[in-house]
Amino acid sequence: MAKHPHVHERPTSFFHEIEGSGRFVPRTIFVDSDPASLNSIREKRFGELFSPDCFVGGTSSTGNIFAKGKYTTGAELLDPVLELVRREAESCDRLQGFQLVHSLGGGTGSGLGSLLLEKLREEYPGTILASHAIKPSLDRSDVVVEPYNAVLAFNDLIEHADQCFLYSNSALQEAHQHLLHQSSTTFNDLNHLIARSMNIITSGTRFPGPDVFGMRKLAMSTVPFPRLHFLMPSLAPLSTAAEKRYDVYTVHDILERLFNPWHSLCRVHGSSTNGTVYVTAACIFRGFDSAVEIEEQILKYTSRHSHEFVDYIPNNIAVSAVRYTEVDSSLSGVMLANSSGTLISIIVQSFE
Ligand SMILES: Nc1nc2c(ncn2[C@@H]2O[C@H](COP(=O)(O)OP(=O)(O)O)[C@@H](O)[C@H]2O)c(=O)[nH]1
Ligand SMILES: [Mg+2]
Repeated sequence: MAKHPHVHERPTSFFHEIEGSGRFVPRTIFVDSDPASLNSIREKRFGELFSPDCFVGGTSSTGNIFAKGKYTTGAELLDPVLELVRREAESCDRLQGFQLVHSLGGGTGSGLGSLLLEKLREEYPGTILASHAIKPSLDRSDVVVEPYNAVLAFNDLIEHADQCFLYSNSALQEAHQHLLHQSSTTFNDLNHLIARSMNIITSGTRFPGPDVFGMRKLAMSTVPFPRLHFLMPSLAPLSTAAEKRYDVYTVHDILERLFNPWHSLCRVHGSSTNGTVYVTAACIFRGFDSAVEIEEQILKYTSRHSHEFVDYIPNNIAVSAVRYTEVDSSLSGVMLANSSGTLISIIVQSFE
């Protein structure tokens, strides 16, 4: 295991270097119809990381209305956003794709997010469009129209995205309270879990190695049919600072946890008890040199639980092993599950 995990990172996959200065700037664009949230990013200490011209803000909110995000208030921001996208895309040597991080319950993330996906698909047909989306959880929201916004956005996600990683605030909150033993939860805590998951998912793009997945290979191994590209991430280990000092995890431990519903960041009713099965899945491990041991463990797991996996795709769990660890951790992993129940359960659950 590498002592200095980040020495081998390819920083230029997500950052561009300001020539000659040794300073790296994220290739990020922040967009919101409501300027307040952008200001809150600029004001934070990490706001300095971003170039001042990567913020595109409107003047009024979309008031939790999908149509305002897609066709009126939000749509006004499309041209300036695409202008910035073109600038960033032109500065890339080998553009693999785009990641959109948005919520589906409000008006802007769902409406403008959908419009952006549609336009990016038109303008960059050969690239991978990945969405990291937060689906509504009614127990964390007062806005009754959130499920409707989400259903409208799902239509565009099905049509235009190549892969969509789904998060639910209630699953994130339960993981945070139950496994990390926290009594109160803020959006920051939930976002931290999402960030860890994104960090592991994208590690194949950032680190070299024989068994790592880039965006395209991940899509190839998890998407059996073009429209079935909704993946539920689970994350392990989720341990408190105290536990971290005592626990040493093996591949087996991480794998057991990844299949444990408490570790899912988007829990749906999908389980073998109601007839849903894993169509495909991908496990991405950090802190491991080779996929061989992980594959052996997965084979053992899948043969013990064969009723949870479709039988028409044998060995349907792809494995990616990234040698370099996450900060403060020795071994960790994400599983991305493409279950036969994902889409239906999510839409139904959004209304429950
Ligand atoms: N995990 C997480 N969820 C958020 C965050 N901000 C908003 N949400 C959720 O996203 C949904 C609507 O988001 P909102 O920002 O109001 O909508 P928009 O700005 O119009 O896209 C609600 O379900 C919120 O609970 C956040 O920072 N983290
Ligand atoms: Mg907002």
